[in-house]
Amino acid sequence: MSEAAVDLTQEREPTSREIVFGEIRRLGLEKNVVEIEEQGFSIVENAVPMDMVERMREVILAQVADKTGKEPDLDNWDGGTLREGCYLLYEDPVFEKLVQNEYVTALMRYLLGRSMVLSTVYSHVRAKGDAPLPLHTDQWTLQLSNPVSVAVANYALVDYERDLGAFAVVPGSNQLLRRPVSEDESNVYTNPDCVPLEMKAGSVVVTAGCTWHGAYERKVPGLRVNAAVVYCRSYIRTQEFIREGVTQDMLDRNPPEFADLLGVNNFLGFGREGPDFSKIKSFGLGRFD
Ligand SMILES: O=C(O)CCC(=O)C(=O)O
Ligand SMILES: [Fe+2]
Repeated sequence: MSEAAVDLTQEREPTSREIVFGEIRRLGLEKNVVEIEEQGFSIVENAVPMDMVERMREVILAQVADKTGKEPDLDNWDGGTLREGCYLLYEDPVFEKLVQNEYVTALMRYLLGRSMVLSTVYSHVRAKGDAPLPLHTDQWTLQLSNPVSVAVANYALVDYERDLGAFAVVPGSNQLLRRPVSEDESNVYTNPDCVPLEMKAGSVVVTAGCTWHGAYERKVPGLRVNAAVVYCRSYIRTQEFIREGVTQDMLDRNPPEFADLLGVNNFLGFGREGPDFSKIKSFGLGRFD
């Protein structure tokens, strides 16, 4: 045996690569990985059960009502633009379960590494009369990159159809590593390569941070509601104050990986006491795998 070869008969810790691809295989997500590489996105149908979808809608609409000062009605709303839902992780424990969805976290760990952290749990609420959402990329770093440093899971909380305000995407745009530049390129109705993702409530689309996406107009009364869960590499600044909001109760009622996901053990961000490297031992000192 050459010195470089690995002796598989020796007991050893699995590598991050073995863990990440082991999960992908266990969950049957190999096809989704290929789609993400080739097209920049992939759908997992029935990723969350309907009782969870209903609970999330209730919580989101309650926050929207509170912030807008109006009572939105999911099926018949025709009263104009509403506010977003955000910081949802801290609104109800249903979102603690959502951010740990095993299909999504397996795909996200493939894209962002096991040391990834949660960035935001947000809801885009679309009503008739709202402008379409222009095509954009979600990775907020100056330069886009492959591998990505940001990725988003967009859960449909109502059925998506083009004229109901579906998610819009340009397949393969993840390969361009640039953002749309002109009005024609960024408008979902004029970009010839843009397509709607029509999917049922409870489905999720996982989108790499460099993929061009947006949303079509909702042309009929009622609301298009989603839950957009964004994850990023652990050295990127998160959109919401995720780590700052964590309570001991939340950590106690969830598995230990939840603390990692919320950045609690991230060694970046310390004061006079200095960094506590012991907290990141599960990923190896100073490594972002
Ligand atoms: O409203 C939508 O469907 C698109 C939302 C979006 O751009 C995102 O979640 O990153
Ligand atoms: Fe986006």
